[in-house]
Amino acid sequence: MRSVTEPKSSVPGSRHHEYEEQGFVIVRELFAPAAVEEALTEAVTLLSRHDLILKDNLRCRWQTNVYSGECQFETFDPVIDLSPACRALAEDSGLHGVLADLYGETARLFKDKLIYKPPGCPGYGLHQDWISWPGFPRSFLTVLVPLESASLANGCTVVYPGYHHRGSLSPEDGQYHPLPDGTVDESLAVPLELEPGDVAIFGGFTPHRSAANLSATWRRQLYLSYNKDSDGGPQRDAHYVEFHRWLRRRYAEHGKHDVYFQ
Ligand SMILES: O=C(O)CCC(=O)C(=O)O
Repeated sequence: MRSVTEPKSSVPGSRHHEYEEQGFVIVRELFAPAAVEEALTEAVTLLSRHDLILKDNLRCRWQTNVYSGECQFETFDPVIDLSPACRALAEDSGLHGVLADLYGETARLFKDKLIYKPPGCPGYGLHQDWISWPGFPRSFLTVLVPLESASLANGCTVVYPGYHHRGSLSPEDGQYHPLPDGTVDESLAVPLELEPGDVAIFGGFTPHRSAANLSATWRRQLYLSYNKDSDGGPQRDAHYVEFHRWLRRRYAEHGKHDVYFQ
């Protein structure tokens, strides 16, 4: 696996070029430690929201622990309406400056989730985030914000540079598709090993995956997704309406009809 270090002196134009070429960039020490610490404190506090962390709540995502086999809470999606500190990171002017440089225009928040990934939590198979729903922005990108150290040991996200140039690598039928083994060259894998304050930014067509968290510590990370203003304008509310419609259909296919969003 390659390791990538962002030179601190990186000039804006070179970051744009790198993002276009590689499909991702890493920006070190973008956020003040106190801002990230506050988000982590709120993330921890949110785990006591037993009124929200319920199986029928569309806001919550669950995973089967690899050690215990227990179905465990993993993600709030969305999260910025629950956590002012997470919202502050999503709206941070320094971050928006970086995004404006990558996009060449204003970025609009599209989606926001907080993945807790406790010890024993499985990872995600290889996939691209872009999905062929009508109007889904091709400029979709995700800013990964670690709230604590992310490493291969605790199942950091791993990206594969260059493949974004090929667009969607799976059928454009509106469904989520994991990418088959062999789609990418494993020797190109770049683990997004980050410290609090760092961010990684990757596009919707950049293949990525993560392994299970086999360490003894959590891997709490924000995944903040944006689109170009010229690619649909502000559409976060519309995205969640569409996302919930899609989730309801998926649950219904499994005989579950009593879901709600809170
Ligand atoms: O948790 C991770 O490392 C990856 C998450 C991810 O790829 C996703 O939520 O789409």
